[in-house]
Order: sequence, then structure tokens, then C-alpha cells
Amino acid sequence: MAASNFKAKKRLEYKKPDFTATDIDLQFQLADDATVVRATAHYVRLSADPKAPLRLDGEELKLNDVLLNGQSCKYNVTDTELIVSEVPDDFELTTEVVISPARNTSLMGLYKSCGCFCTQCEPEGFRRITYFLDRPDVLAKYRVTIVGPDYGCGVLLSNGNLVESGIKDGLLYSVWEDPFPKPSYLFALVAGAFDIIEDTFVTKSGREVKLALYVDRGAYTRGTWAMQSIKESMAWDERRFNLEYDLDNFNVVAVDFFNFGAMENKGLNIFNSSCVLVDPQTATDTNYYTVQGVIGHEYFHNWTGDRVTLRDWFQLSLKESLTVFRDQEFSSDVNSRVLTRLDAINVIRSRQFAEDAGPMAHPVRPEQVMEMNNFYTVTIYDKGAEVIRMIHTIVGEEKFQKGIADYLARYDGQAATIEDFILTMETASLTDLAQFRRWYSQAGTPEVYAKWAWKSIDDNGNGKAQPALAANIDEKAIAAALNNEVVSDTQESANEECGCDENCKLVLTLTQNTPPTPNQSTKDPFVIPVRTSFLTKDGQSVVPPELPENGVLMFTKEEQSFEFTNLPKDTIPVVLRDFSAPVKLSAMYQTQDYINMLEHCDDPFIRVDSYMSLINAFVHQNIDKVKNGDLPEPTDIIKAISYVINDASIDMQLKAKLIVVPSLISLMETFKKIDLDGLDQTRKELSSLIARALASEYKDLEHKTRSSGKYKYDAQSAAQRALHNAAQYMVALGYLADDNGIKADDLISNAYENANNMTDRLAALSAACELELPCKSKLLDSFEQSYSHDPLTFDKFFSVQAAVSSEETIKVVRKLMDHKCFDITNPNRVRALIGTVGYNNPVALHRRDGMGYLLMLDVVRKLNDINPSVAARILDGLINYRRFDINRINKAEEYLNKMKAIPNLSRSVFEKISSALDSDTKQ
Ligand code: B3K
Ligand code: ZN
Repeated sequence: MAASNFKAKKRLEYKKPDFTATDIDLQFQLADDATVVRATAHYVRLSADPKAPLRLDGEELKLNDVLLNGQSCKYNVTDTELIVSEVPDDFELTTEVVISPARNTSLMGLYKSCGCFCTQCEPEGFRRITYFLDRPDVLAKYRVTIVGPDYGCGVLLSNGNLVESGIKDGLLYSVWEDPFPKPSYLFALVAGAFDIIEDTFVTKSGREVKLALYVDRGAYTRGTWAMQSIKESMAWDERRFNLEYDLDNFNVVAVDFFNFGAMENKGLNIFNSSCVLVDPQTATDTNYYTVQGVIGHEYFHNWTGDRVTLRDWFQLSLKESLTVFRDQEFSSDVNSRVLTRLDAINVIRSRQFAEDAGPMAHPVRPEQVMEMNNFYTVTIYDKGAEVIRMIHTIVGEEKFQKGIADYLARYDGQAATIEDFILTMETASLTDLAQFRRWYSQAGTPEVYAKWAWKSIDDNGNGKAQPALAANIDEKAIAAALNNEVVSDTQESANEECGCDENCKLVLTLTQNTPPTPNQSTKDPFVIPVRTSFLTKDGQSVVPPELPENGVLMFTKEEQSFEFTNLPKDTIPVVLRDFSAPVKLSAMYQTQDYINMLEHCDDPFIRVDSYMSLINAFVHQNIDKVKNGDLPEPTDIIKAISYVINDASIDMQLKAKLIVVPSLISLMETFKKIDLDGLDQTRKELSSLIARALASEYKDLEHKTRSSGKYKYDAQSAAQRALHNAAQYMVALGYLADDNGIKADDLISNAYENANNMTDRLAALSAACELELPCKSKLLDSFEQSYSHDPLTFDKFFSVQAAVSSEETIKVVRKLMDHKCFDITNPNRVRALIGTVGYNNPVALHRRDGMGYLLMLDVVRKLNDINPSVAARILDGLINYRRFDINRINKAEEYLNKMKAIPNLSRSVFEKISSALDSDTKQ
């Protein structure tokens, strides 16, 4: 289809289907280039119009036969549909089509991955397997017969329970029946040769479930952690949500070619092998953590997604946000709550805020979609999960659990909407969520400003005692906060003597504003739960009587004030604890307040945020000075980090984040207009100044956190390694800042050689690359020799080099694209090499001469035909170019226009590019 003919679908245009299917019998004769799929489905008319034809979705299918109740019938075929007219109200339709799994490089539908047949149907891949009503509100019972070819297909799997298997006419076959009606996007088939890890799980009602994990031949030992994670997920869902597994079998398969992390097909989850296979020599602690989380996520979908599914794709967040919330709670309960929460917040504040500020900004429930694959976004998943978390905060765990139980009972076996979910939550918790619904309909990141003033207790709002002071601070503070400055200590502050007597109250005033996003120029106020506490100047926590028991202030208007009494005069409010809402907060804090919160607040997020605010303020104030080489000593920051290093009570995962300068990506999100060169340079020089000033403290920390003995993955040891590697990086940087390159090189080179696990090895390799140490090429050679036989592990070789924050990286990446291990048809390779530049390396991607954009153009030219979803995904960083300088804007547009002219441009790439190029006119 010509790109100009691509049309967006609109949420409000939803129409019930004219027909539904109740049962479908699928017969597969598998073959690489000519798999025959015979489908017999029972259709029932829903439409009042007796003449409405049956319109089945189908793409890239070679049609052999169509029979209506066993007889030939009248039909038409287009590129996207099979239309059967003059059909009765209740009938069986049989179709036979031929497809080519071996030639399917889009990895949607049925395809081959390293010799194994597998499927991916969400969102609209089933229509590439057979003609059907490929929409989530058509739920049918599936019976599937698979006949395998006479090579390498010893395992033949589909959803549900195995009812028969054997050998017929010399070929293997199996028959599967899924007793639960499901939409077509949850259909799955796998056929191949695997190592099988088997186990059992006894549910709380005493049923035994057979578990099987299918991995590449030879990868058995790398699957044991995933199997342990499956059992842990099943037990946790029973404990925390009272949800039990419902089939006799639970099968999980790992494949090497997969467009994303994993897929929750009913009873047969299919995973990217990167989210399953781990062992100490090839996987990092982060890989272990991810595997556990993704295994949990897909398993939890069994209830939130499979048993209760979606009415239409605009409701995607209904299953994804709830399931992300559930997997985050799982990781928090069985691993580390601090790490899980800080990671989730980081995703929002770096990637999701960027999405909100870019041309593809959309609400958690989008209004219009051109290509559904483009909407598996951090907004739908992660912001959606924050929205669920806010509901949890507002109603509390007990009522939340009641709401979930009611929702699952009420909509079991049905296709629901976000509105159904909110309504059930409202009823179960007796809470009015009318205004709260705006989180689903309005896009963008609310900007919240917090100010406070002391007033006489008998001042009832007429501003009798200190209005001038409050107003004064207001203007300065708002202007400063918007520029990422901290109000300087010499300025007036609310904590200074207000002139009223001892009998004072603190008046906290919050304002909110949400900037325009594409197609939404104005926004109404959101309901923002603001978790709040109070801290005195010397770091004591104080609780005023007016603070609700859960500490949450419900902020619902454009401007709203809250009053608190019984507080010492030097108290400051600590707002947005635990990042209780996905908003950008600025406040009239002074440097001393940030230091106080960083050192004494018991909330990990507030500590990280205070730290970041100190850094932001420094960066902002000095971004111009850095160009002349006069960056001042960051005295306050150095003192604060020193305090953190020496406070033994701070959680190690938290400490690891508080002793290094935050990533460029997260700093970028605090600026409206980004001076990329200045920011990068200031960040790097600031890091060096800190590393030099605290050299001996970092060395001490690096030493104290060394681990001895055998590698073990658990929350505690992983935290220790994270802290150790952060300290080690700063020690190396300190040596370099002191012109002692040899010591830096020795430290990192030895760390690499002595590492007994991948976490430490990769940390050393990454430091060598990022710091351009002389040992870099020796370590890269060694890594290459050790792992080039293992593509999954070798992706680290690609990503570690692609992540180096330097314009030179583009050349390195181009060279690596010719490496014998790089394969553009494998999404993991593309993500590791090109994706790392595309969404993690702004300095390389947005190179001043446009060579980063040219790289993307060249890659998209190839990938557009091979795998459009992956091609579109790597563009997320590029399409956000408007926040940079005019030179970069012009260059980005030049290359995006060239990209737009690619022949046969796919719908997914077209949607991203055109939204970027049109974004001026859309706001
Ligand atoms: N539901 C799948 C994602 C499908 C993505 C299609 N482009 C995995 C998940 O979120 O659990
Ligand atoms: Zn999911």
C-alpha cells in the first residue's frame, strides 16, 4: 500500500463485529516454504443485518480453498480480507491457505527461528496464519493439530492441554485443546528440537501443574533460573493476589529471533532467549533480575490479559499496565523494593517523559493509532503502571485487592475496557474516580510547582501576616525552578523569620500545568496524589496533625493550598515521596534543603531526586562556564556524596546511584531546550572533579565492597556488586583526572581479568571503553575470543561499544555492522548495536554533522523490508530531535525526509516519521 493511503483508526469508531466465532479447528502441515493451514471455524451472526457478509482478516496468504458448511461458496479476496457473502446466521467455514514461515522475516505470524517454527500473533499476526476475525473481542475455543516435517521437530506445542500425539504416515503429530475461549492474538504454536527442563507446581488447591521450559539444545543449565522464577511467580500470585493457575500444563519456550521480550500466549508463553537464558559466566545481575521480572510478567498475564482480555487495541494498557504493576510488586516482594522502585521511576523520568515531550506523545488510552505495533510504549506500559499505582495509593491495598478480585470475577472470559476496570475499582473501593479518569484520556507530563509560607494561625487565607514574603519567593522560585536552578541561600526563603508569633502554620501551595501534546492543546487538572512528609532543618521527621494517615494529599485543582500546624519553624515539606505521581516537580527548595533531604529523608526516591536536583542546579549554572574551562569546584555536591559514602545505613542499591553522576539521558529530561554539547561536557567534567576530590573515599569504598568467593545471584550480593562497580568507575576516573592513566588502566584491566562473573567483567569492559583506557582493545579482544560463539552473550560486545558517549561511536558502530556476528535480521543484534545508539546514546545519535542520522537512514532502508516493527522502534530517539539546536533540527529533518521517501515504506516507520515531521502543525 502506498504510504499516503495509510489511515489512522480512531478509538471512538469502535464497532461490534458482525459475526463472532465460537470454535476453531486448525490443522497445520508444517514445511519451511509451504506450510498448509486448514481452518474450520464456527461463525454466528451478531449483526441485525441479515445481509452483512462475513469479512475475515488475512494478509500474505495464498488461498487454496473456501467451503461453507462443506460446500463451495461465493467469496472475494483482497490484500487484507476474505469476504464471504450470502452466509446464514450460523455456519461452519473452512479455508485452506499456504504460508511460508522460512521467508517470514517480519517475525509476525508463523516464522522460523534458528530451525524452530514459532508464532507471534499479538497484535495482528494471526491474520498472517489464516483468515479469521483477528480482533481481541472475538473469543473462540481452539483445537489445534500440528503435523511436523521429518526433520528436527520432535516437540510440537500449542495452547492448552495435549490430547493426543504420535506418529502417522511417518510424521510426528500432536493435538492440543484449549478449554478457555481466547482471542486470536493469544494463539501460539511451536515446533522444533529443544532441551527440556521439567518440573511441577502444586497449586494452593492441590492441583499438580506440569511445567516445561524449552530452550536451545545445549542450553539446559542456562534455563534453571527461569524455571525457578516460574515457580516463584506462581506462588507469589497465589499469595499476594489469590490467583491460581488454571491449566494442567504451563509451557515456556525460548527462541532466538523475537521482536521484543516475550509473549503471554495462553499456557504457552514464548520468550526471547535474552529474557530466559542466564548463568554467572554469561549473564549480569541485571539479566537475572530481568529474567525473573519478565517470567513473572508473562505468567501474571494469565489472569490480567488472558482470562480477562481486551475489547479493542485502544485498551492495551488495561492488560499491560496492570501486569507491569503486578510484576513490579513481585520484584519488590521477592527481590529489592528499593531497586525495583528506583528503576521504574528512572524509566518514567527518562524515557516516558521524553515520549511525552515528543511527536508520538499519546494518552495511556490512545485516541488514534495507525500501526498498533508502534503503541507498545513506555506510556502504555510504564506510565500506565504508575496510574495503577496511584489508584493503589488512593484506595489502599485492601480495597485495591477487592477491586481486582471483583474485576476478574465480573469479566472472566470476556473482553473488557479500561472504563470497565475503573468502574469496578470505583464500586469496590467506594471512591469517586471521575476526575482521575483524565490520566487515561490526557497525554503529557503535568508540571507541579510547590511553594510554602508560614502564616499566623489565625490568618484564614487573607494573607494577613506574610503575604509579601510568599509572593516574593513565588516569582523568583518559579522562574528558578523552571530553569533548573536551586533558590540560592542568600535569597529570602519561607523558613526565614516570618514575623508572626510562635503560633504559626505552614501553608503548602501546589500548582499544576500540563503542556500541550499532539492533538491536545489544553488540559484539565489531574488528580495528583502527593505523598508528603515533613523534615526539620536538622533532619528530624515531624508529623503535623493535619497530615492524613497515609501521608497523601489529594491535589485536584490548578492551584490548591494545604495548611499544617504544630511544626517547628525550620521545617520543610517533603513532597512527592516515592514518586507518588508521574509528574515533573519543582519546588522552592534551597541547596541546604536538598542536602538535608539527601542525607536524612527515609524515602529512597526523595534522596535520589534531591541528589539530581543538586547536580541539575550545578549543570545549569555552569553550562556556559565549562566552554571556557572554568568549572568551579562542586563543593556542596562533594560534601553530600562524602556523607552518602560514609553513611553505612543507606541501602547499597541506593548508594550506588548516589555516588555517580546521573546519566545524560536523565539529566536531559530536566531541560526544555537541550544544549547537548554543553550538557555532555559539563556532566563529564563534573564527574572528574568529584572523582578527584573524593578519590580516597572512593578507593576505600571500592576496597570494602569487593566480593570474595563464588558468584551468587541474590538481592544482597547484586547490590554489593552494583556499589563496588560504581565506586570502581569513580576510582578509575579519579586516577585519570590526576593524570595517572596507568593506574586507571591497571585497576580496570585487573578487574576484568579477575572477574569470576559477567557483572564484574562487563562493568570493567564498559569502563575501559567509556574512559578510552589503553587496555580497551586488549579487553575487547579477550571478550571477543571468549564469547563470539555465543550470540546472546556477544550482544554485550556490541552494546558496550555502541553506548560510549562520543561522536566517534558512529564510526565504531558502522564497522561493527560488518562483524561476522552481526545479523540485521535478528532483532537482538539490531537492538544491541543500533538500538543502543538509537535510544541510549544521544551524543552519538545527534552528532553535529548528521552522521548519526545517516546511520539510522541506512539501517532503516534495509530493515523497512525485513522487519518494520524493529525498524520503527529504533527511531524513538531520532524523532525527538526538536529539543536540540537549530543545526541538529535541520539535519534531522533532512534525513527524516529521505527516510520518508524510501520505496514501500512500512506503515510503522511512516507513522513515526510523519508524526515527527508534522509535529509543529499537530500541537
Ligand atoms: N504482550 C506482549 C507484547 C506484544 C508486543 C507486540 N508488538 C508482551 C507483554 O507485554 O507481555
Ligand atoms: Zn505484557
